[in-house]
Amino acid sequence: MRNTPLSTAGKSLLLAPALLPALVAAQERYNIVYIMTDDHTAQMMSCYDKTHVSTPNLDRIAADGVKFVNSYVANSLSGPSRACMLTGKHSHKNGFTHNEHGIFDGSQQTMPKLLQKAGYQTAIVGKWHLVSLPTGFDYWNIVPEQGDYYNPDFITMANDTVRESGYITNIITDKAIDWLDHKRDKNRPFALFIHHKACHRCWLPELKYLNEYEDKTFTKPSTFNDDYAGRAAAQAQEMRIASNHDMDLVYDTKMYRPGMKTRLTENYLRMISRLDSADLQTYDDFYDPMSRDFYRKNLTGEALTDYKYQRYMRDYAKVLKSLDDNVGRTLDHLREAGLLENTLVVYTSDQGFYMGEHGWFDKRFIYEESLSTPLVMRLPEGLKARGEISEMVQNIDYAPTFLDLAGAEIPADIQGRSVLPLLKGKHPKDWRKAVYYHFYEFPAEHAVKRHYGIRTADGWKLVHFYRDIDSWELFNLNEDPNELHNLYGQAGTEKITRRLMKELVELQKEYDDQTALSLNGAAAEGIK
Ligand code: SGN
Ligand code: CA
Repeated sequence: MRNTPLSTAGKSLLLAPALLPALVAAQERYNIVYIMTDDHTAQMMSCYDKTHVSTPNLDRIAADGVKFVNSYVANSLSGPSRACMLTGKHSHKNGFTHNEHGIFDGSQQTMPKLLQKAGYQTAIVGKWHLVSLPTGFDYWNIVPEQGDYYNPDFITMANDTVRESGYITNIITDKAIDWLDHKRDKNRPFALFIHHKACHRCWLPELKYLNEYEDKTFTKPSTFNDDYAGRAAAQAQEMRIASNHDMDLVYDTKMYRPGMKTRLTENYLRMISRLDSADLQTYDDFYDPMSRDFYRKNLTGEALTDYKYQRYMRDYAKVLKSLDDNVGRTLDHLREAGLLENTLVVYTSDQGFYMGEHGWFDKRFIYEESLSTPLVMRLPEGLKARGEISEMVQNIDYAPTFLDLAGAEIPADIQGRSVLPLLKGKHPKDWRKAVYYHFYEFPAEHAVKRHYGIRTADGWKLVHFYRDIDSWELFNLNEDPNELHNLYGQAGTEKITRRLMKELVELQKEYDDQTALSLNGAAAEGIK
């Protein structure tokens, strides 16, 4: 059933017949290349949404495979999302609930460790963001914390920090290709995790792309001027493009002028000062005249916000362009190396992002833009599904999927579900009808209150914001896809609220989220 590049195996066999069983066994198992970016959202990926940019190489993955149109994370933040992916478990079970103050317990069961046991080689390059050093990988080379765009540091397996020269997205790809070509045992199947920094804040472009998108005026989303009426937590956040506290004029918008000191100026100068002097000159030659012009205009109010929005969108799109190039380069290399037809290539992000929806950047909320994450897969020979897959999937599903694909057993304590049947073109009747979400990082930057909730396949969402707030929200996505009207407590919603509360409690029980169960309080009274 599993088609294999037998011609490759056949050629080797002529040379070394004794290797026949081992080679065939190795070739029969699919490889996995998992590409995960940071803060890349479906609104900025043309196979999902053509409004803003074109991403031809990312789209190639979907064109040769599948595009999940209901793909979600369990906790919309980097470290937690990565921990969910590695363990196949929700945050309260893998222990990494938030970036700040967390440390991933690398001694626990993880999917890479289980793949190793099943005979796979495992490697990871790029962003890790789990504080403790990687476990379960035969090879790793990671960036410290968030990593730097320019001349970034990498931590080696000997725990040395080495500064590399170049642009991070190119370097991570070079490292991945180098591992494929020179650092692995070519007789064994592998799982390679390529974790990009792109497109994380503060969107520093590759210098060759500084001029891209400068002529383009991006269209603001219809919800840009949301007043957050009826949504207390949305009111309280600090992720507004319009706010110079939230979106820093220097750090985010790059409008620096000598002597200027905003909240994040120092961070910005530290980041760009990593460029060598010639490159820094190129960088300054691009942004300085723009900055001078900006301060001359003395923009205020809506004009200032519009200006910041364009800068944000343009710089994000530039960073994305290098990413798209490099994903293309990765795909081309897999093809040239004869690996493509026997490899599952996954492309996703650690979560979605706001591109001005509700007036925001950043993520964290259970609202659609950041609960969702792009997910496309190029399927190897033998996996027949094509086009859109509409079943609800979540990042806790990746671990069981990869184990399933590797022919390894999926431990009972893994909470996600293998999507392999979906990749084979099947549509199991008992597929999940709702996803469960829990966000913990508060108090913290961007001030998004702690909350948990469910989002159902039939378009309903029930959310509870808690801790220093006790506020429920209910949305009918079929009638209100932008989540502007909180229906919770309104007359006529009693029945649907009861149904959703029951489903929420069921999921909390299924996933054993005791903390959340204890926080439902009076709202869930009478629900068993
Ligand atoms: C940093 C950013 C935040 C961002 C978090 C989490 N601030 O703290 O804007 O929300 O990372 O992002 S910055 O001043 O350091 O850029 S995550 O993707 O890693 O979870
Ligand atoms: Ca992220």
